[in-house]
Amino acid sequence: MPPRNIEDMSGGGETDTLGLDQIEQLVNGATDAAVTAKRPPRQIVWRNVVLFSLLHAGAFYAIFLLPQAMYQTLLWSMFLYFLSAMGITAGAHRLWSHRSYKAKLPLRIFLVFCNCIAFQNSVFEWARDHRAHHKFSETNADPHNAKRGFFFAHIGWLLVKKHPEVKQKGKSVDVSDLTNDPAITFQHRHYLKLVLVLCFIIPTYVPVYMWGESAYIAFYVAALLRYATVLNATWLVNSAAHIWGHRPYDHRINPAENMAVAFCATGEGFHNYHHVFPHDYSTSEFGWHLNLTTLFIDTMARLGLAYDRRKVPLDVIQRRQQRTGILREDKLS
Ligand code: ST9
Ligand code: ZN
Ligand code: ZN
Repeated sequence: MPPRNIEDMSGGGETDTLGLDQIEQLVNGATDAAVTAKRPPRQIVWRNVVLFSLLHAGAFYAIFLLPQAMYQTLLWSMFLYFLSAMGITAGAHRLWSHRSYKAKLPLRIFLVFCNCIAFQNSVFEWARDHRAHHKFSETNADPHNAKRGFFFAHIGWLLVKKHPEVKQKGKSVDVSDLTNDPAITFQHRHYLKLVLVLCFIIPTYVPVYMWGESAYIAFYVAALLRYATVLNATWLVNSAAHIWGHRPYDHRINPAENMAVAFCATGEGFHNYHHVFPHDYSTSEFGWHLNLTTLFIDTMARLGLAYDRRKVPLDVIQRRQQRTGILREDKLS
């Protein structure tokens, strides 16, 4: 995916007269003047509401089971968190959405495998939505438009039908590289079977057969709690990191540098930088700092499995900061 200019990334969507939407934006704390005019239709998808409610209820219950879990199960859950995270950050995000580095086939297969553990839609769907998120950022054509508030950007967008503009304008996003990647098309074709096995069955059965954990605890902790935690860490990039933090690279856009999100999301909280320089493989100015994913990609490069890592030169970053950045800003512009 070619580097995008700032006009693409900061939206520049339709503006019109303001009514209910503006009130909604103010209530949600967003004050940008480019509020979209038409109130987006909300068609709730009850299947998703029920499934996500059950998942979160199960994950909450699992917290109380933690003291009874064997320490190996806890280590296994953390390992699965790491694998799922790499499938999203190093795979769906930095490799397939942004093409910020290249990966040889064994690494691509490994990342697809990890991506299935994360169960966040196929890489094809994830990358298509994410490219739309950057190209039409914070307009109706952005699948998780943060101007519709924290809840919508976090999980709400998965509970309703997409805004028609996501589908219309999304057609202009080139996804031919994705449809030409056999690892991606294979995953897309067999997605539900793969996630059933890799996100739920294997995470439950490894603790049972390897160290004698109860199937009940293994399912709640290593499958449900771990899955819900990774989902929420990911969604925080869309919600919290589009609202809170400072904007040293471009104060005119909402995506912000949020260290808590960077920590939870293995390096994906440097979101002001990322929206300004989306083709940087590190998604941040600062290498391995709070960025396990960059450490992972660099390790893969050492092993000869990743190459052509794209990094923005320091002088380009500094010029951009002087032009549009504000060194410290903790509220919405
Ligand atoms: C999940 C995804 O959680 C999370 C993504 C987060 C992204 C974060 C990014 C931040 C940066 C990276 C940070 C990583 C941090 C990681 C940290 C790890 C520790 N363009 O979708 P449909 C068309 S998923 C073009 O069904 P509906 C297309 O023709 C959780 N066209 O729309 C499509 O047909 P097809 C698990 C598009 O019916 C058709 O519309 N998954 C586009 O409105 C229908 O598409 C779930 O829960 C586009 N962008 O339904 C499933 N989009 O696909 C949730 C659509 O055949 N999803 N079209 O080509 C759903 O159930 C539905 O998508 C829906 C909308 C109900 C939300
Ligand atoms: Zn974003
Ligand atoms: Zn991105």
